[in-house]
Order: sequence, then C-alpha cells, then structure tokens
Amino acid sequence: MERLKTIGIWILIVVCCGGFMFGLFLLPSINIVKERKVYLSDLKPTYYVVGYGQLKVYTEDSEEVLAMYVGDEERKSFEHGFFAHAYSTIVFDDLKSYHLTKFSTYFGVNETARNNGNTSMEFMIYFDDKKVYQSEVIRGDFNSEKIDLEIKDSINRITLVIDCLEGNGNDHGVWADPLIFYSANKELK
Ligand SMILES: [Ca+2]
Repeated sequence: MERLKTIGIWILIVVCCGGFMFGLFLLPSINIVKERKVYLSDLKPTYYVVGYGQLKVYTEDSEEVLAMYVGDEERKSFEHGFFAHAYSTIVFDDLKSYHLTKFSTYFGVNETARNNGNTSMEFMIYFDDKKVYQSEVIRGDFNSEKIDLEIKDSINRITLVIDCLEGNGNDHGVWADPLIFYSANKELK
C-alpha cells in the first residue's frame, strides 16, 4: 500500500513537471495583442495646408499649450494637438499596417478667438475617402467637444479638415489630444 502511494506521488510529480515544461514550450508562440496609442501631433503629417500663418503643432515639449472652453464654461488646456487656421487640411497616410482600432480628438475654437463674432468653421474627419464626422457650424462661443470613433475596417489614411465657410477671419480651429489607437506589434512614430 505504501509502495502504491509512493508510485502515485511520483506519477503526479512527473505529470505536473511535464505540463509545466509544455507550457514553457508554448509561451513564445502566444502573441499577446497589446493596444498602443500615439498622438497624431507626435507624427509627421504626410501633407498639410492652413488658411493663415503656420500649422502650429503642440507636443509635450512645447512651451505653450492649446486652450479651449469645455462643458460649463470651463477653460481646459491641452499639451497635444494642432492649431490649424481654417481653411486647413492635415493628412496622415501609410497607416494600414498598424491596424488602427480607434480615433479620438477634441475639436473647437482656440481661446484666442473665444466669443469672436467673425469665427465660423466646420470640422470634418475622413478615414481614407470616407467622411466619418461632420460638425455643425462652429462659432466663437462653441464649447469644445470630444469625438470618439471606432475603426472597424482597415484604413490607411486619416484626414482632418476645417472648412472656413464664408471667410476665414478669426477661424482659430483646434484639434486637441488627437489620439489614434492601434493593435500592430510595432511602434507608430
Ligand atoms: Ca469662417
């Protein structure tokens, strides 16, 4: 009886060790998908045009920040994003291999044109050639809003457009905290 017990314990030890070794063997082949994210303002645009001055790009290294009003007249500052005076277009291409899953951004009027009566813009977002977001007419008293877009199909290009409508006076358009999320196992930079 004692002998049978000892044999049983040894069988148990061998089975456990075998399972552990098999697990170690399988481990390198398991590809753990990790969601990554990057600010569009940390990437180099493929193409851009702005209606006045220069495209201002804000990163965590910038000395200045963007600022807009959100919610109940609350001033909110943003370290990341673009000041893109309308009419403006900013294009990011060659994204397909990164398997984009989501895009989010705040948009609105920089505080430099807050409550300015001339300001009038429309904000649009395109995935490849398809328009996926169209704002109403945005004026100087607009409080910034956040857009969250799921990306189900594999896309290669994101285009941010700010139309100046009837004129571009004081069209201080902002894309703030523009973040793309992706699942490829390589860094987008
Ligand atoms: Ca305008």
